[in-house]
Amino acid sequence: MFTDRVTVYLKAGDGGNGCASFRREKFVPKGGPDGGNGGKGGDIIFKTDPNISTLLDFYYQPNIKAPRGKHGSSSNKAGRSGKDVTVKIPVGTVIIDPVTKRTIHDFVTADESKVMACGGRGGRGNACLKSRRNPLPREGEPGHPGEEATLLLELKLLADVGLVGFPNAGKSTLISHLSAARPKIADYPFTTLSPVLGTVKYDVYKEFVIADIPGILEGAHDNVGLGHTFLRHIERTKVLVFVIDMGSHEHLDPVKDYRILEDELRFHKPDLITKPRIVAANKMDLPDAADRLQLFLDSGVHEKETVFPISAIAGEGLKELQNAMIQKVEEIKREQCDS
Ligand SMILES: Nc1nc2c(ncn2[C@@H]2O[C@H](COP(=O)(O)OP(=O)(O)OP(=O)(O)O)[C@@H](O)[C@H]2O)c(=O)[nH]1
Ligand SMILES: [Mg+2]
Repeated sequence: MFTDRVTVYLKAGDGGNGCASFRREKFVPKGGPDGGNGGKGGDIIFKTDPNISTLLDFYYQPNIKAPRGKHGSSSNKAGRSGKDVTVKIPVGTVIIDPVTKRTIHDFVTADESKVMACGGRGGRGNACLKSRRNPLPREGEPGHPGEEATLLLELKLLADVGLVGFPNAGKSTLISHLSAARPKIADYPFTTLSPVLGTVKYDVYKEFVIADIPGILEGAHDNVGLGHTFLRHIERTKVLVFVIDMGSHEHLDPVKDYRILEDELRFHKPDLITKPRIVAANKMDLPDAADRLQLFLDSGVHEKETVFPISAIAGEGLKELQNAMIQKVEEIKREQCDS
């Protein structure tokens, strides 16, 4: 199961109490206060792990607790600190305040870590509380409570290129030809139920990441089909590839499909519509596809975007499409480096 949105409850460890005790030893009369400090409570730390790709673990275990610090004891013995708890999260996890919806932190790099809830400080023992005004404190300080937090975790995959299209358009067929990803491919809608990432290698040592997300239908923003929540996984991509079916059945209207895709992206997040885009006219091996492509080109719906006629199943036209992806990805990377 792929889970990309969970609410978690964190409770960092409370600090241990400071101890109140007095030194009692033979030949040491009036030994004075010797209560040790309480230990600090454990922190809860989130750390990204590139080997994790879902928030599923949190779905089963949404409560995360760190152990408390031990209490201080006599003879000036400080309590041991509670152990920090490090929680592994996938790269691309966004931490959001569920009430204000404000982003608290965005984990975008591997092995990035941050304390999300601080353990409470230990209370001071009466040895530490001794002062000129109060030379014999009879009580130790209580430990401070550890921080509590309710957080919304949202995973937004990190890919360079995102494939968008109607169900059955051939997105999974395309990613399986371009990369080593092997999503299920079948002749029915919604074969892909969760996003799939693939790495496209080129020029010996270079690569970019491509994401195949579930198909989008008209009204996805109103939860038609699988809804539009999966679109969040293409929010960070540099380039979008619209995969348009040109040939699989006679009632097909690629111009309408293209407009619907644009509308659904806009409903999800207006920024998506301004992302650099490439159009892949798929299933060109089928009869009538050439005529439909002509109608599509004549309509001008694609405006200035380049259209690549391909057959994902036969692997035709993929080299040109891949080159266009590389060119756009590199162009944007360069721009990001310059700015
Ligand atoms: N003739 C032809 N069939 C294709 C081509 N590309 C994909 N198909 C077929 O179209 C069907 C759907 O392909 P998928 O790759 O599963 O489509 P998808 O866009 O991933 O679909 P969802 O996961 O449901 O959104 C499968 O039966 C494929 O074999 C193509 O270029 N030509
Ligand atoms: Mg698919």
